Amino acid sequence: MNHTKTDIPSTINWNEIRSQFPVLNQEVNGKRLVYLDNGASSQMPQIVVDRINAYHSHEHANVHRGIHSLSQHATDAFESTREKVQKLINARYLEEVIYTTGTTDSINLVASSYGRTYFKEGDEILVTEMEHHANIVPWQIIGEQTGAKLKVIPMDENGELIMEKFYELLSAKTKFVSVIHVSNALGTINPVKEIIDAAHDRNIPVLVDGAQAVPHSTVDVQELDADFYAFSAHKMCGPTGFGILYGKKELLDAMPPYRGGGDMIDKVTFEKTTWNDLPHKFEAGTPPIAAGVGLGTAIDYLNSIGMDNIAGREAELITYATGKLSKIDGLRIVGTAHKKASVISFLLDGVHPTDAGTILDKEGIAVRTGHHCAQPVMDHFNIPGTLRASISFYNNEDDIDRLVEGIEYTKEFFE
Ligand code: 7TS
Repeated sequence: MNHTKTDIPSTINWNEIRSQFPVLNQEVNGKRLVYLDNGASSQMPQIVVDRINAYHSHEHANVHRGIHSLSQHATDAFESTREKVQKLINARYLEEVIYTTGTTDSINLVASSYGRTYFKEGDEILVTEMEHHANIVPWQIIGEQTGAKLKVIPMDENGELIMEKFYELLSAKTKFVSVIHVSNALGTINPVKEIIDAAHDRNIPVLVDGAQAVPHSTVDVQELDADFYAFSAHKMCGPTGFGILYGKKELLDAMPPYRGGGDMIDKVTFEKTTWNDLPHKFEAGTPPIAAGVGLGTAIDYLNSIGMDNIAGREAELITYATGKLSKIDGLRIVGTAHKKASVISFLLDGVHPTDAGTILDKEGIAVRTGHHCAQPVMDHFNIPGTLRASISFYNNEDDIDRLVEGIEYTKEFFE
């Protein structure tokens, strides 16, 4: 994530890569679309769209249950994604890769299964002040059921975690740590390795919310030594409705199922039911098969460019955008951490973010406005929300220039 231009091979043709995304090739409100809402959801290249269509057109059957050829083929296609995910994040065992419907589902799985089993009155769960709601609310729900309480690692005015406070908060009461890898609201890259090492010194497991990290960098769960790692397909050039929970085998083995139903059982009687092995123990019911197949192709696609090249290109674009936006009078960037990825949040003097977002939309520029599902971040800065430009490797300098023009126009409009 901290690459420089010289790291990227000059043979990569970013214009050609951009042209592989059909959604980008259209006008919105009469203007060429500038898509800068990749943090909410990225776009799919044609190859992923085609793969999903081909699955629906020729290959669809339910998985893990049919003896017939079509079902076996669908199962193979669906399961091949698990191997691709295993390689992508360097999981030790294939069965450590659990299919979910997204980051939210992955975190709810751990909160429900692990939390309900191990948390008790007086226990503490550490999260950061910059969590997405998906990494706050599931812990609060389990906290209400178990008596465990949330403790919050604060951040400073740049949007960086105050690590001394983290060390102060770690105590005999801490039973779990759950932290965001890259902030979707501020772009801060958090020192998750340091957090994991410190927690492990006290035998505390750590979940990392990697929804905004996996699409933008190389993530190695063994190197991090993360106990759990969650992310979503739709933020990494894949489809919606699919995601991943990585978990260490010994922890997952000891955890009870989260949801019951088909596929997750070994033997069912009315007296007693036994569970299937990992990973299926956590995968009840018919999964989003086409989406899983699509994620496999998305991973192949990202690998064909190279995650390090993607990180390098995005760092270039973020540097370019930060330089340009910083020069605009009356624009304040919210989140000025030393290490940032993919996201620039900002405010315009005297203009509500929603109003500014509406004008930008009229100019064909898609940014997100509001609290970005991180209300505590907005409370910290005492603001209602921000405008957020979140970039991807298929954006270019022209997109940023259009954003800058759009912002200048917005300022004039409200003057
Ligand atoms: N965690 C982080 C860090 C996220 O950015 C998001 C989604 C989630 C969890 C939830 O992911 P889901 O796929 O389960 O919905 N973030 C955003 C965003 O920034 N704008 O819209 C969704």
